[in-house]
Amino acid sequence: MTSKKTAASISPEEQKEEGKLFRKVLIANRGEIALRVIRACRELGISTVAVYSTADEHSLHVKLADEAVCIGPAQSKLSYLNIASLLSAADITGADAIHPGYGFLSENAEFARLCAECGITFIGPTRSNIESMGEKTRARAIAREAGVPLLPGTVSAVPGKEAAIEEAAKIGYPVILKAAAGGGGRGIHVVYSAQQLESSFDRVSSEAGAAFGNPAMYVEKYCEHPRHVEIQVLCDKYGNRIALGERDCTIQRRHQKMVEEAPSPVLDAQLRETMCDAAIRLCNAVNYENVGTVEFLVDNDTKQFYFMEMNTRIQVEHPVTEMVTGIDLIKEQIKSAAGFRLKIKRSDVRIQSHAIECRVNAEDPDTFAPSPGKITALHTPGGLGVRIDSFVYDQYKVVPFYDSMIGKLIVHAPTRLEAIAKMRQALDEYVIEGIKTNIPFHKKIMASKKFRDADYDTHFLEEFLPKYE
Ligand code: MV4
Repeated sequence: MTSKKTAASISPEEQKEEGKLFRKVLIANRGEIALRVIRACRELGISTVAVYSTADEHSLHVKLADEAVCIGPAQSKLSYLNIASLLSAADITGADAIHPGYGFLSENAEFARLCAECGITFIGPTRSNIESMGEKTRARAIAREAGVPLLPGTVSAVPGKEAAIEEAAKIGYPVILKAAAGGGGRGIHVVYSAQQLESSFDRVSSEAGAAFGNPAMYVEKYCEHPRHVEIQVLCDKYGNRIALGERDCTIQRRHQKMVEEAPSPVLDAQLRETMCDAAIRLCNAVNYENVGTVEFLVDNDTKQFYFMEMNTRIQVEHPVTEMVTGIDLIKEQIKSAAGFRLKIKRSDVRIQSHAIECRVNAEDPDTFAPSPGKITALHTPGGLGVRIDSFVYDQYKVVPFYDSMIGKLIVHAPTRLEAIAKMRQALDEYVIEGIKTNIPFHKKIMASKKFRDADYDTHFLEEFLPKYE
């Protein structure tokens, strides 16, 4: 299916100056991100090893990689999360680095440690970076020390319910309880009064204990009308760190992002620069390496911004940043892990266009229930500024064991309104038969006045859904 050698895109000077790129990279992931990493490796002249569960035997990443190793049965715990299997696969194929993608083991410090112990480079930040940001209270304390704005709240876990009530009284209601070991949308709970806190604290804390193995909770002032705006950072091993602007990921459903865009329609140049500076200060404080994302809330009412958490991995929505900056984040990530010096300067980053991504899921657009099964017809949109990062093909059977995302549709145009028009055209052209997808839902979002006017907060879908149904 593929020719096994392509010319490396690293110049001979760069090769000489910086030492060696990897010879062979094992991709410890599946789906579209596995393909995305394989493509970047091939452009860099690096051989690739795919790993797959028995359920993914017919997956495109298996066909596209130079080699493929079966690492276990369908269940993630026994395959894509099976560290012994992955390291054995790296060993027998002679891979000198592992790319973890996103999800699975991408933010697992123990996995990063074991890779190092086996003499394999983990393509990501250092173990200490992962640990510092993985514990949300520690991340908050580091951010405060670095002068990164935080919402009022505690920088360590509260010892118990009484302490939580005491802190909440100081902060003022509403407050949000968050699991210290949590992240994303799990282990959080909003309370509007001491009575509510009194009656829910123990339950929320024990839910956190069950979900993350740690019941510790902290308390923050609750921001009622926030937008989710995150800063992409790119760092090398020599202290060079740049921010590549923001992504606005305010359109979410149950803490699952659905639409992402860059730049954010609510930032002006000055706020953007202030937020980028804050993200870099946080990275400097922990000697951050490789790629990462600093998540902020932007209060829609006051336009103040506040640190939420840092993700120490490449993210699903990285393509919108790639489209507006022209920078291949996966290639940069691999070069950084191999010890190459960051060549991109702050003045090289000029963002003068707009990109939007819609996550295409195999799910019922009305109930959001997963819809696995065989794709019986597939037509993908194309044209100038239309990108699809996917792994499915005609007659492919979407398996029920993993995330329901089957692809990302990304458009790129000079302005936001042109990007929306292009996205609507691309969605209209997209044909996926045999399974249900959320494409009809994306069409409704793109057609809505509130989206076009950028007049919404993180509650957009809660308010929008009832009208849609
Ligand atoms: C918040 C918040 C309001 N105030 N923290 C949700 C995911 C997790 N990263 C933190 N989250 C939130 N934290 C304070 N102090 C509102 C959210 C939130 C949210 C944030 C981004 C996108 C969608 C969201 C949906 C509900 C709540």
